[in-house]
Amino acid sequence: MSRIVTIGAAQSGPILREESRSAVVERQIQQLREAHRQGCDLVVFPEVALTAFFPHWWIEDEAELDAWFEREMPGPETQPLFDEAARLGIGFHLGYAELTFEGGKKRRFNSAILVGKDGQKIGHFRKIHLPGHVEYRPDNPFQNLEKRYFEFGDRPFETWRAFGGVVGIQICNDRRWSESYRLLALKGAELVLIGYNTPDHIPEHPHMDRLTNFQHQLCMQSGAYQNACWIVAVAKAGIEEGVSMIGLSSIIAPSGEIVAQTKTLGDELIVHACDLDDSKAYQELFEFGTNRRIQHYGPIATQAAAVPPP
Ligand code: ING
Repeated sequence: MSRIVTIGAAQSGPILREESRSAVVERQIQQLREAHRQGCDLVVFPEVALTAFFPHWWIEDEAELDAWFEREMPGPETQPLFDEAARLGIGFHLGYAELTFEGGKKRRFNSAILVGKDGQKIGHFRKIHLPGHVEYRPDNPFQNLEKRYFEFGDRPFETWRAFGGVVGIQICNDRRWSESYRLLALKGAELVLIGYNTPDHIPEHPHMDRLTNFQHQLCMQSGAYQNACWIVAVAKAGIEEGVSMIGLSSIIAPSGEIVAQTKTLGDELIVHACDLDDSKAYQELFEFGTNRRIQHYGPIATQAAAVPPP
């Protein structure tokens, strides 16, 4: 038996700092229509997909910072995306900067949502692993101020029954942490959706630059295989506000094989008919319930918090 879900990875080229959300949504609607022509059930857009990746630069003024965030999802500028997706009968994943008021205080998160074919929200996730720094680093050619502009995600990795299977979300740096896959796999994930904005240069570790593409693929191919899941990872790519970011949006099978990958650094859609039953075969191979011997792993394996440094 097969459970095919046809998925489009809708890679975004650079978004100009002054580009309006409406203009970006129009680009995304064009990708939705192409995905519909290719028979997609689900389209995956990148992390912070509605604007340039503003953590790459210093923002002092609070009102200026808040302007990069969405106070409602959908809001007036994103409603057309929801409407067109529902009209076409396509679900989608969208990464965005979330501004909300909870517990009487303003909260800012690097977030993503999963929306069904009927245009209704199914899932919502807030990025847990925030890279970057709080302070301005004058020697760096660009910043990564995610720790300054976002709070750490305050919800667990979660899965939702959707598109005929079990779906989970990670955001960008989350994909570099093995826990991100294992926690979703232990909650039955057969398909993991990931948006990312990944520079091809790490100012603090320039010697790692030559391995950027390799390590981007390595963490996801091993995550897919070791956790018996499909991965659809989608870039905001190209030179955006002077920061050169990788493409290599990829659709990865539970075998660990990359079955589709973008070739450009612009807006580009890749499509693959993913058989979610392929996940079942690898779940049987690993038999988590039987073969994982957590009782023999020792206390470290059951500790929730990271071990404090010596
Ligand atoms: N970007 C990068 C990412 O995790 C990074 C930051 C790059 C961290 C390379 C470590 C190594 O792909 C975001 N937005 O998380």
